[in-house]
Amino acid sequence: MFETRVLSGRFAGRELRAMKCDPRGIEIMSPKAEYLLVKARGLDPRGANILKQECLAAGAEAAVSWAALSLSGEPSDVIIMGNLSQYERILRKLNEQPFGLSQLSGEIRMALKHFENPKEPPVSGKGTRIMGILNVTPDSFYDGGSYYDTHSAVQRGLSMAQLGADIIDVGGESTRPGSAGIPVEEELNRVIPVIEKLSRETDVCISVDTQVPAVAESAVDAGASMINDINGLRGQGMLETAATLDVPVVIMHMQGVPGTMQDAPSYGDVMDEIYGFLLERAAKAEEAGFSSDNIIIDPGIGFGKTFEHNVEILSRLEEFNSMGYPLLVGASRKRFLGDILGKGADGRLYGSLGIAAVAVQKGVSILRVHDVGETLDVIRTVEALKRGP
Ligand code: 7PJ
Repeated sequence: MFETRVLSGRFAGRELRAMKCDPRGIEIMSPKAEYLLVKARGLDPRGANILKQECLAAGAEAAVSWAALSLSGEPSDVIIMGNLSQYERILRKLNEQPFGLSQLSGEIRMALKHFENPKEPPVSGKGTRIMGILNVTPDSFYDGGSYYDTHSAVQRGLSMAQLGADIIDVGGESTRPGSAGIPVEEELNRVIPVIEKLSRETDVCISVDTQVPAVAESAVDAGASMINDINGLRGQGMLETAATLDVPVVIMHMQGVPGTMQDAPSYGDVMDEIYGFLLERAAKAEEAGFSSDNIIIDPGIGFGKTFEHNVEILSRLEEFNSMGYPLLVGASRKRFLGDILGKGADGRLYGSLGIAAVAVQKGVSILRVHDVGETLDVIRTVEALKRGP
């Protein structure tokens, strides 16, 4: 018996040291223990062919479109497959090549770096942060009406802070599927008094969940220090206003508008489209004057997505880390859990905690949840394993 077993690549360095490999050998071999796929879109087909050759020369692989192989002139997506040692060699070579390959070399280097080391969110705290949901609404899907008056809303906010929330997300407008908007006056009346009182009574970061520039502005005046915009700063004047306010902003992906978004959500490739959208909105925000440190991205679970879309996004969350912005996910008690469990919002706590565990493992920076104390236990536990012995 040789006690043969498959090793977890994460422990390559430690295993090699333990078996008394030569230290220089460990340095050479450790990067070979990590195998990653990188996708890049829309390459010049001549570049795609050179890239494929460089990858093969390094002992790695690159998939390109059939059309690109026959040099039809059409742009091609590429998927590179290799270990970190091969990437190092490939990126050095690409850096000296035409057809956009030297720019691509830099982009791949950054994507790999960010994937391995997700960016810290601009909120004090440690590890995955918790954003507690405070719905000052009569009609939210889970807790609508429970914290509709200012006093109970403030109490709820303080209680979430006490339980360990790093951020309290105050929203006055339900965006549940099928909901219509409310007048700005009404939204202001709901959230501003709550934000004023909360900011006097706690140091926890207060976020305002709004798509409306006037609400964002008054909220920041009243003590909010983050904007959570489910519309990805696409509303009239929102990009400019948010840039002036100079606070961190959550840019979320949504297909359509809440009133009709669940009627027939449809994507060519859901990951490509959401990734492309978030990249484009983040670039627009930076052009408008945002510091890159103040941008948080969110794929928008349940916002213009079928069950299958939500499942695909959640099972591939780590891919969003390659963009280099902290990632926020809100899946707490949402309807896809009802589809899995056959339970109403009241019965979706354990399902939500299961998703939270997976999200922490995948490097999510902020979890937007209803159940703060329970989620904090999950985060602490999963992070202990992530750190390792
Ligand atoms: C989200 C949100 C989310 C962000 C809502 C609900 C529906 N904001 N606001 N991300 N969901 N950033 O709380 O279930 O997923 S409202």
